[in-house]
Amino acid sequence: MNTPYEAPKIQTVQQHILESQRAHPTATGQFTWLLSGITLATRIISDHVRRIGLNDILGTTGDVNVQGEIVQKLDIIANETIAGCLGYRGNVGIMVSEEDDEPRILKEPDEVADYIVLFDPLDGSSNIDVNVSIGTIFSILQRRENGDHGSVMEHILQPGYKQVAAGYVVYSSSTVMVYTTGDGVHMFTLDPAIGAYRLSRENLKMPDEGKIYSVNEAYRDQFPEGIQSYLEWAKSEDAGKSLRYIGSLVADFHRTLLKGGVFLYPPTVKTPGGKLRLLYEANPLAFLAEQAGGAATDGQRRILDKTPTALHERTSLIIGSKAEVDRVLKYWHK
Ligand code: P6P
Repeated sequence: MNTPYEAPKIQTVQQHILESQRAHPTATGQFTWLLSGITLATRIISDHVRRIGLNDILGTTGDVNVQGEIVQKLDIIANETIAGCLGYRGNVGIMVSEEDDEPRILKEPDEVADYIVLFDPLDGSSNIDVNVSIGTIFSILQRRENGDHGSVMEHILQPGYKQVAAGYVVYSSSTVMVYTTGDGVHMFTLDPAIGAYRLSRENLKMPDEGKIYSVNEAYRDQFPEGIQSYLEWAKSEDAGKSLRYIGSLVADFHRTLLKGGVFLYPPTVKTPGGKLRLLYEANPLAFLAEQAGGAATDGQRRILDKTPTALHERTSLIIGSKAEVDRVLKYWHK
C-alpha cells in the first residue's frame, strides 16, 4: 500500500493576504498583486546581498544622495529593483524612495492606480560591506479620496495612521519579511529552496517589557538632559539592562519586536529634528509596533499622528515595548 504523502503546510505571503482578505469581502486582489511586487523585489535584493563580494557590487557609487549620505552600489540596485517590480504592477500611482529626490509618478490618478508606496530600499547600507544585517522598509498609502488630483504632495503627505499597510524585510542569517495591513503583525521567512516567503509567525505580539535598550551612546552628551538621565538609570545595576545597537534601524527594530525593549534615536545637537525619516522609516515601524502592542513616539506625540510637511522629513524616534517607551518619556519630561 502506498504510504500517504502529506505535503508540507506552506503559507506564502500572497496566500496569507488572500485568506485575510476573505474576511473583508470588499477587499480586492489589487493589494495582493501590489504586495507580490514587493516580495519579488526583495527576493532579488536578498540574492544580491547573499553574493556581496562575489558580484562586484561592494562599495560606493561615488555619489551623495538627497539625504547627504554616500550612495552604496547596492542602494541603487535595491532602489531600481523595487521601482521596476512595483512599476510593473499597474496599481501603484506614486513611489517615494529615500534614494530619490522627488516622487516617481508612475500613473496619473485613476481608480486603479491609487496606491502610493514609500520605501527605504536599503536601510543600514553602511553595514553592507561588513556583512551586518540590513533591510528594506515599506509603507503603503492610498491617494486621498478628496485629494486635488493636481497636487501629488497632498496625496503623499498623509499622517501615519492613514497607512493601509507597512512592513520590512531584514536580510540577515535568514531573509525575513514582517508586515501588517492593520490586522495583526505576521512574519515570513524566505525559503531559498522554493524561492518563496513562508509564514513563520502569525499575530506577533511585542513583549510588554524587555531588558534591551538600543541607542548610539556616542551621542550621549548631545541628547536632551532627561534622555541622559534615562541612560544613567539604564546602566545602573538595579535596572538590569543590556545595550544592543546594530546601526541598522530595521535590524534593531526586528530584535525589539521579538524580544521587547526600546530603541531610541532622540534629538541631538547635530540633528535637533531627529535623524530617521518619518514617511518611510518611522511611520511603517510605528504602525507595526502598535499593531504588535507596542508604542512609538517622537517624544512629544505619537508618530502615527504626525502630519508630514516634507517628503524626506526627519523625526526623533522612541519605539518598543509600551512600558519601556513610557519609562523613557517619564525620564525625558521629568
Ligand atoms: P547612527 C542607517 O544609516 C540609519 O538610517 C538607520 O538604519 C540607523 O538606525 C541609523 O541610521 C544609525 O545612525 O547615527 O547611529 O550611525
